[in-house]
Amino acid sequence: MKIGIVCYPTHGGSGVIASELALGLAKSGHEIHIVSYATPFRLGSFHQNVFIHEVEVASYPLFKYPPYALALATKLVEVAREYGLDLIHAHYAVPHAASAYLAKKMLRSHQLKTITTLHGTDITLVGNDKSFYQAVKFNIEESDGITAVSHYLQQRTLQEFNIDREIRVIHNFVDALRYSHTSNDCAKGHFAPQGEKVVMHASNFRSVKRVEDVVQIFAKIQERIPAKLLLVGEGPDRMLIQQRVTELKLSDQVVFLGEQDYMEELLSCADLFILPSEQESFGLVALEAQSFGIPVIGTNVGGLPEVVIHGETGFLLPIGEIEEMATKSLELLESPDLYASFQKNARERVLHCFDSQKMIPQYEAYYQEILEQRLA
Ligand code: GMT
Repeated sequence: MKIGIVCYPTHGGSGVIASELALGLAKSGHEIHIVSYATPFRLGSFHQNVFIHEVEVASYPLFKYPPYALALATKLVEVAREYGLDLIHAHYAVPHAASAYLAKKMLRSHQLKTITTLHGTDITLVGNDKSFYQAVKFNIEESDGITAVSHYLQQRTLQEFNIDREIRVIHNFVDALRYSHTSNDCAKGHFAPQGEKVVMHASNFRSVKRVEDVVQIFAKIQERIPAKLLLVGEGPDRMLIQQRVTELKLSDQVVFLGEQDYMEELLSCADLFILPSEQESFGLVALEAQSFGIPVIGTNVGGLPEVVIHGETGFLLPIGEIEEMATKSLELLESPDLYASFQKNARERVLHCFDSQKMIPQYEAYYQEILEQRLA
């Protein structure tokens, strides 16, 4: 198949999934054309069968907001014509699904199919805003195929947008082979020279991630056992969190690592992962942690319970339950037998349910299904 993939190039789960899907499909022999405003960070080097097309937006004094959606649609038309695309797969509805729809109309094509994958905030935060709602609803109704990354997101979309069509659930995935302990594991001793427990959190440091809770949970953990906290990512709350760490006199135990392209090496030295989000349609990073057999302490919100099994691969608690999250963290870190069983469960769950080897063929099958509508 010749597939156009539209995604955000920045650090974030939707861009990661789009990039890993592109690589997996390319390996299976499909021709992949990535269309974005920059090269997605996971696709920086050369990959056979993967072609990158950057969207440029002209600036003009009249534009307060340069019309990216229009430039993207135009680029999609060019790429679809030049390479004879069979379908365009838009990751994150806003504005990618609208651009794909417009491109199809501009091409006046019944052959080219469009598929949109809903990732989370494109429905729960951005799409829900009244400035986008009607457009997002229209795009969900008009895409030839729609997928959601969790059952939670599927249901929420059907209800909030009053949708009367199938939304296929294809869960996010991880390359379980790459995301496992290997001889390239990071030197844990670098972060924890005295054998301290390593606690980790990674996010875009937005308020929805509640990074302050991570720091407070960690503060309680380190009162009982020697521990280090690794914080990965960048975002609007970073300064606030740094301030909080200083106030709590934790600067020697907390390491801010900034944005990281590849999580494998860092995850390989973590003992516990904390994701106390207010909202999470899936929580890809929790899945990546589990692939290393790292138990997850998180919130029982959104799609997280589809990823983390409470009492088996981690503990999920109500939003803001810092005390209980710290208690559960300590329970795991202080009992080797319990920890080992969670470790085993977490890894097995990933292998059985979320390995890219099993999930990428689900997208391939869905593409075929949608393309067969051309012949019907
Ligand atoms: O807006 C964001 O938080 C970023 C967004 C993204 O593009 O990565 O995250 C969403 O999509 C991820 C990939 O499917 C999911 O793993 C995240 O749970 C989801 N974020 C939220 O629902 C808050």
